[in-house]
Amino acid sequence: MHITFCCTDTKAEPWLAGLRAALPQATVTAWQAGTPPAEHAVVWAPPQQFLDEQRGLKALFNIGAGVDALLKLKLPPGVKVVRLDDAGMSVQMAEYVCHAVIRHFREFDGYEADVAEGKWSYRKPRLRADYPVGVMGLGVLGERVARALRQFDFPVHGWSRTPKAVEGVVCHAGIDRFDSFLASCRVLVNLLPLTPDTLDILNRKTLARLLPGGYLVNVARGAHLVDDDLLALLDSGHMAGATLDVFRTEPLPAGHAFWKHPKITVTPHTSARTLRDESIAQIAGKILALERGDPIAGLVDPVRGY
Ligand code: NDP
Ligand code: OXD
Repeated sequence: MHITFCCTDTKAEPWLAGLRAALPQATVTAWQAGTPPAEHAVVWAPPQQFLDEQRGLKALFNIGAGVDALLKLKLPPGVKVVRLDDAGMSVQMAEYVCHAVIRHFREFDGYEADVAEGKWSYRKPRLRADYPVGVMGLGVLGERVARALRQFDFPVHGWSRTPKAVEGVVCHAGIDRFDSFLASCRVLVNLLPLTPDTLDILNRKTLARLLPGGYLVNVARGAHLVDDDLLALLDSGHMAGATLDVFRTEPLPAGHAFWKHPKITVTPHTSARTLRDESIAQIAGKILALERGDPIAGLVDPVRGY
């Protein structure tokens, strides 16, 4: 069995060593032009040339949860696209989102500013009931985040394409429920995949439906958000702030208004990192399952886009 590795911006050696240790019966190569045909590939943002050369691949294992970049390419016929299925990401995402929501709700940024000026000051406690949180996307990551927020007693709403049931979470489904979902929330967390249906979904019209003093946490993809619309709603005061981990162009270009905006917290696409050992174990297990003809989790539907 031949497995080839083609991941942009990723150090290949530790992945190759890990895959070889997990699958000693396989030949594992770092892809370069002319590499002989492989049955399986481990990829992140591969060049089109790789897919054009490797037309016989059975499966592409994406070393991330989001497959939007991969699905833009022309894929080999019949290839299975497999996303990372948690692999240690959901707990990181829950930490990140709870931190962002609690930092805003408890006004820790305000306290930090006060302390920097040597001020010992109190703010009136906010009521949790006034801070309903909406989670867009109730998949592997969104559901974990919604459950984690419930642990802090926030009222939590969730929105997905098909109906879901998550204990303690008011679940809304489908485009017909989108407006009422938004109108129920003051804080909005985006954990949708980027698809033609979700591109630009965070815009002036949709964000304006949030309760006044809205707060956005975008941890999915930068192209979900229309940057200027967020800036306009922050200026108007309808939105109180945002924590943004993902951007239309990454790295976020120097001079972009988000960098220094007093109401925006920027992090460098780090809310849920790919953990190498967990990912290799998961991918190796799935390669063996596919070779046996067993079903696997995390298969992407290219038509649906996630
Ligand atoms: P999943 O595919 O498991 O879940 C996607 C969820 O979004 C599902 O609940 C799905 O609904 C819902 N959804 C999809 N399309 C629509 C739509 N048109 N309307 C309403 N709901 C929709 O994805 P994950 O939870 O694993 O990951 C989500 C995204 O997070 C990834 O695609 C990626 O972009 C991003 N991500 C970001 C990271 C970071 O570090 N910033 C790290 C990892 C991921 P249904 O359940 O009905 O199918
Ligand atoms: C992912 C990501 O999709 O890191 O896994 O953004």
